Parts: sequence; C-alpha cells; structure tokens
Amino acid sequence: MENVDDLIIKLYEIQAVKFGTFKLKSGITSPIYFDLRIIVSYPLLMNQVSSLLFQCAETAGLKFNNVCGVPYAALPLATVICSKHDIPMVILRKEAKDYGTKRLVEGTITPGDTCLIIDDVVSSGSSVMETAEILQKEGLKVVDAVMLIDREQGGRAHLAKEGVRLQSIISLSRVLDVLQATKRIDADVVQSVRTFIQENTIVTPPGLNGSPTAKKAQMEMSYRARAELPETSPPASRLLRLMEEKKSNLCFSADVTESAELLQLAEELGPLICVLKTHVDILQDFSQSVADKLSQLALKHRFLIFEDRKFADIGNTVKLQYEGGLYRISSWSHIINAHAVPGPGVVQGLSAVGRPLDRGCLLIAQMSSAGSLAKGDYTESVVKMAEEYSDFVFGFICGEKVSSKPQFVHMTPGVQMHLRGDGLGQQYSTPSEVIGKKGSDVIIVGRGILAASDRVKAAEDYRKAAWEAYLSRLSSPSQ
Ligand code: S5P
Repeated sequence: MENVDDLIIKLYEIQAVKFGTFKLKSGITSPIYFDLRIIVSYPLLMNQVSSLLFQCAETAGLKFNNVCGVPYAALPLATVICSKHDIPMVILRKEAKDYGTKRLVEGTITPGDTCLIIDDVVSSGSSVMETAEILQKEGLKVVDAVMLIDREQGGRAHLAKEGVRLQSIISLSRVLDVLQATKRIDADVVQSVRTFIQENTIVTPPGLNGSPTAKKAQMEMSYRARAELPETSPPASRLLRLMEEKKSNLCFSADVTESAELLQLAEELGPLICVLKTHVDILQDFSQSVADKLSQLALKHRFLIFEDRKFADIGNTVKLQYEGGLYRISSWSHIINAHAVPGPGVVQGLSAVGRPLDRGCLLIAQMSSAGSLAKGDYTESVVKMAEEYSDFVFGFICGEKVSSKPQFVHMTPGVQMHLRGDGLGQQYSTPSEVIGKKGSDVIIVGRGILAASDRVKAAEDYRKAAWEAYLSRLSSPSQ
C-alpha cells in the first residue's frame, strides 16, 4: 500500500465503504456505511491495515501491555498485530456466557496492566467507552485507542473527556475528498454525507478537557445523535427521532373518561406532541375500535402511544395483563411502564410479550407525588435494573435525570406552568425546570392542558417552553 489514499480506494473497491441508504441498528438512515468485517476475505489488505494500526500506535509512542480488538471487525486485526509483534491479546465477548466462568473477557489479565483498544471505525465513541468500561472492571487500565477511520462525529472529544486518547489513520473528510477527486462519488453524495454527519455530531461542552471535573461532566447530546447510538433500542430511537423531527418533547396525558373526547384530543393535539399517554381503564366506553382509531391517529400525526398502566405484579400476571384481558394493551400501545417493586420478573414477563413487537418499557424510578417512597437506594436499584434489561427498558418515569447513559429516555410527570399542586399530593415543576435544570427529556402534561380554555394553544405553549429549554441546554456548557 503506497499511502492512505490508496487504502481508501481499495476499501471502496471491496465495499468496506458504501454509499446509498443504510438503515443503522438504531433505525436512523445513513448515506454512508463502513463495514470492515469484509476485510477477512482479503488477507493482504488485512495485513496492511494491521500494520498501519500498529505503526500508528508506535509513532504516537503509546505504551501498553496488551491489545483488545472490539468485536467483530477489529478482532482479526488485533490477532494479526499481536501475533506479528508478540503482544498478549485479550478477547471481548459480545455477551457473557451463561455457563462456566461467566467472564466477558478472555485471556490472562494482570490487574494494573494497560490495554490498547483497537477498532475499525469510531463515530460517537460510545462503543470504545463500553469496551473500556468492561476492561476496566477486569482491572485493566485503558488510556489509548487506535482506530482506522474517524467518522468525525464528536467521538474524539467524547473519549478525551472520559480519559481515553484517540489516534486515527483516516478521517471521513479524507475518504470523501479522495473518492470525489478520483470520480468515484459525485458532489451530491459528498454533500449528503456532510449534512448527515453535521446533524449527527455529538455536542460536547467546550473547555472541560483534562480538568478534574471533566469526567463528571455530562456530555450533552442532541436527541438525534442519541437516536443513532448503537446501544439505543428501537423504541427509544424511534421516539428520539420523532422528537427531533417534530421539535416536540411534550407527552400529553389524555386523562379523560370518554373515548370520543380522547380521539378528538389525539386529532387536535397530535401534531404538537411526541407521545400521547392514556389511562385506558378510566375510559367508560373503551372498545377495540377506539384502540384502532387511536393507532390510526398515531400514524397520521406521528406520535407514540403510551399506556400508563404501571404494571406491578409477578412476571406471569403482568404478562397476562399486558397481552390479554379487555384492553389487549400490547396490541396498540408502543410504550408501557412498570414499577420495579416485584423485582426483575416484572420486566421479564412484560418483555416476553413486548419485545417481539418492538415495544418499549419505562421503569418508574421516582414519582411526582408528595411522600413518594421511590427515592434514594430504590431509585438507584431501578436504574440498575433498567441497565440489565436495556433491550426492553428504554427509560424512566422520574423527576430528574437518573442515568447518564444517553440511550435512556427520561420522562417527567407533574408539570405545569402555573399551578403548584392539586390538593391530592400532586407536585408540579415548570417545563424549563424539568428539561433545563433537572436534565429530563420529555415533559408529561395532563391538566395543564386539559384545564385550559384553548387546549391546542396550551399544548403549543408547553411544547414551545420544553423545546426551548432543550435547545438552550444543548448550547449551554454548564449543564
Ligand atoms: O409520578 C408520577 C407518574 C405518573 S405516570 N406522577 C404522575 O402524575 N403520573 C401521571 O402523569 C399521572 O397518572 C397522570 O396521568 C399524569 C399527570 O397528570 P397532571 O394532570 O397532574 O399533569
């Protein structure tokens, strides 16, 4: 390989880099796709890329005791490097095996050793961070990562803030320049990729690198960027995307007792909201046709339906409650919620019904009512449970941000602009407090809208207030 430009052309020729319309794991559509796994079919190229990665580490003077390639693309690359240069290697499992040692990392580990992470492509940096966290749990230090391609989506700054330095060989800009100059792609393709990257770049607060507070500082990502993370589940990704598209982080709590009114509200407020929340068991006249009509309105106005059923029983019972009975909730509600009180069984039971349908669940980590017992250690245990079942649980009902993991969505009830309680224990905060100060993502508003003389105008006021709070949070480095 003469130089990096030749490598770019070669990668394009073997379709390790492709242009078109690609649905990413998160559901978002990207105009460019890298897949370096194909490289195993081209041994010469595999050796060349491995040599480049090793040279890059050497030139930068990196010190390490062993190497870990992020599976699967970088696994063969790390193997070649370690074999050629006589360096011990560690292998990461994608999932802990459920027999034997249950370890996530294979290979001999000496706590205190430094491990170099190798990967093919970095975008947000979160998969490098996930790898680093697993290695760190095993006692290894991670200070450096070497990547073949940097998608220039803010991963470098993100990693730097987490204490991991990034070296990369090829930038996305270089890929575009070389392929355009050699007439392999045209200006329109280049423009569409640049726009996509711009819109999906992580925003990081400036001026924090290296400071003692850097590790603690929360990286502020746009909803769109969070939707695209590989660890974001399909329901969360769908919600985050439509929030950004509709510029709405308003969930309307349609607490009415007649179906006709519910459907009318869904029709009128649908364009302004990202989620419509129901309590189906307060309707006097529920029938399957109400659920069907609501589903049609959800499609028409692009909102998700959230049945606020607050499941809280053993797994087998909640499974029956979710799937069957009069309401057949799983057939029409995109989102449900559950109390964690019964233990993980409640999530397992719900997940058995909801996951095959691509539904998602919010765990109730905190409540807005006075004297709530959901606080402190309880809230922490709920967050842990969510992390354990993140293939189905995609967020929380809470008063404030309870998890720093960007794939989780925080939804907060007890929101009004003016009132300060309802005489029955409800406590209210304003949209700007909830989104701006408490770091939640979505406000849930019921009577703030329902009690207004002009409900559409009230909904628009809440939408605007919550969206503006989100925008100023994005541009504020102190958040
Ligand atoms: O802690 C909570 C959790 C929920 S889901 N506090 C709440 O108020 N809720 C729900 O949010 C509640 O059941 C109601 O449907 C809505 C709040 O209604 P509002 O009229 O007080 O805005």
